[in-house]
Amino acid sequence: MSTGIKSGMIDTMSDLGKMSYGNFINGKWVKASSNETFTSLNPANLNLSLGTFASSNKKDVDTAIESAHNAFKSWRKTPAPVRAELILKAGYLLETRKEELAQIMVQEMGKVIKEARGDVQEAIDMAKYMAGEGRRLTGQTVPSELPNKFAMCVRSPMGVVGIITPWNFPVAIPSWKIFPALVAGNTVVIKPASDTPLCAIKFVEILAEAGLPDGVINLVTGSGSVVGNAIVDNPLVKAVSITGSTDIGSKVASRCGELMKKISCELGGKNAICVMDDADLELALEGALWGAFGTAGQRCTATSRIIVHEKIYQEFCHEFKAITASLSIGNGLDPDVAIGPVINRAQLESINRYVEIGKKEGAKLLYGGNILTQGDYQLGCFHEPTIFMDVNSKMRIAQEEIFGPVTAIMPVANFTQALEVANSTEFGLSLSMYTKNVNKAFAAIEELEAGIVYINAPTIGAEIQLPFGGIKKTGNGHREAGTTAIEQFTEWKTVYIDYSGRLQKAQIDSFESLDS
Ligand code: UN1
Repeated sequence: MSTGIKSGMIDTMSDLGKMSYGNFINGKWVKASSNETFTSLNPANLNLSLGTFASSNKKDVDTAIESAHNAFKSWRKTPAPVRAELILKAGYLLETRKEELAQIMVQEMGKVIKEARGDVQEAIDMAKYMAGEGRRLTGQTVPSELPNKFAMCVRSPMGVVGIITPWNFPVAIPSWKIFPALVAGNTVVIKPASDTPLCAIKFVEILAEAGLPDGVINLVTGSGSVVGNAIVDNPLVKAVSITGSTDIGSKVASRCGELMKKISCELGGKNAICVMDDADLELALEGALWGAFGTAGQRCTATSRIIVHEKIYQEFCHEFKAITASLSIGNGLDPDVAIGPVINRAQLESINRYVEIGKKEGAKLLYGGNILTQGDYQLGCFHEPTIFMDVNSKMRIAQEEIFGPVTAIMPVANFTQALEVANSTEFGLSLSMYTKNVNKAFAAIEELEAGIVYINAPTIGAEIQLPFGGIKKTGNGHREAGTTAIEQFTEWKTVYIDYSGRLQKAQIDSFESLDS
């Protein structure tokens, strides 16, 4: 098979930025048919480019989908354990190239090097886990109500799957979608975020190197409005999986609804940690710091609200400010840096607008609040970690996803009020309770309205072997990761095998004697 031709294997990091990258269609790296390109910039220094990328149009997308459609014919017939072997191989290749991918990720997305390694590790974990699924892909067998009749349910792949991924986990999130889709027998067309095309290209390069047949995985770069829409609209695409904002996700879901396509959405969050007066305060402070400012707050699971019992409120705010002040901000390649840049200028400005909104709403700015403009910072997109206190549920900064290093501390009088405040947003991804009281812990598990609940741990850090996703406006009922990931990418086929040699009538024959 022809692989990796012009994606450009990077031999040295000094090659970064000098290369031009194409789309991956039918096992080959090809230019956009329009020949147009766009660049991906390093958010720590916008003068540095990661390279130029194909600015694709509908024609490119349709060609990629056609190739995926053709490849589906034999891929679906390839036994799942054999498909899984290729995914496992991709996992091992990812392991070998973990450091290379992590270094690229820091430069393209901005997260700090330890977290970038974690992002690649999440993809390695997913490859190994989904490779195991190849020998399971469980169906159901249940008894028939009729004699000499067998009843079962098996999974069928859906066909071509369209995958639209964000920039914040530029290797992990593609892996969450691509590996289960492939192991289940689907073929894939992925459109990665335009802020992180290189990470996705490196990932796809590894899949090709693992030996996936031509057309099984295809990648098309370009804008959401052109490439994303063309994927969603193409009738050969049977299912779409998207991670992104609630605004975009709901538009894609509406369109898929019209077209009767399966759509799984993983969208916004407004996650909270609740800290009760009986909590281990040091543990809660450490958790809140990691949850709020890890990945510069650019996780859909980020702790953007900290709900604190009034008895410990002043102490918590005081201590939280002190530990936040100790975080170093800078280029994520420096191992001592805790907070890297945010993804781009537009996001930087949007974050800072929320700081202004918070001030106007009457929240007290406890720490930070500024875009960093001095020295080397001015070359990139750096925002101070920012803490508001005395925030209430009515404020926009307590309701809207900011997606940056900004968190809101909210005082509450008791446990019941903490739960009420935690549940008071339209999102429902990840909520956390810090308490030493086992009764309160279990009550919180029951009452918190979220797809993921943590006890004595922050809102970030989900593991791939459990379902990931949220309720309310965070999603549309699907879950990524875990065995549930397979649900997004398979159809059920119910099978009845009658070996009685005669016509048997369900609902009638077995009940005639009982009726009389
Ligand atoms: C995301 O922010 O979109 O649970 C995903 C976590 C990570 C995944 C975050 N494992 O924080």
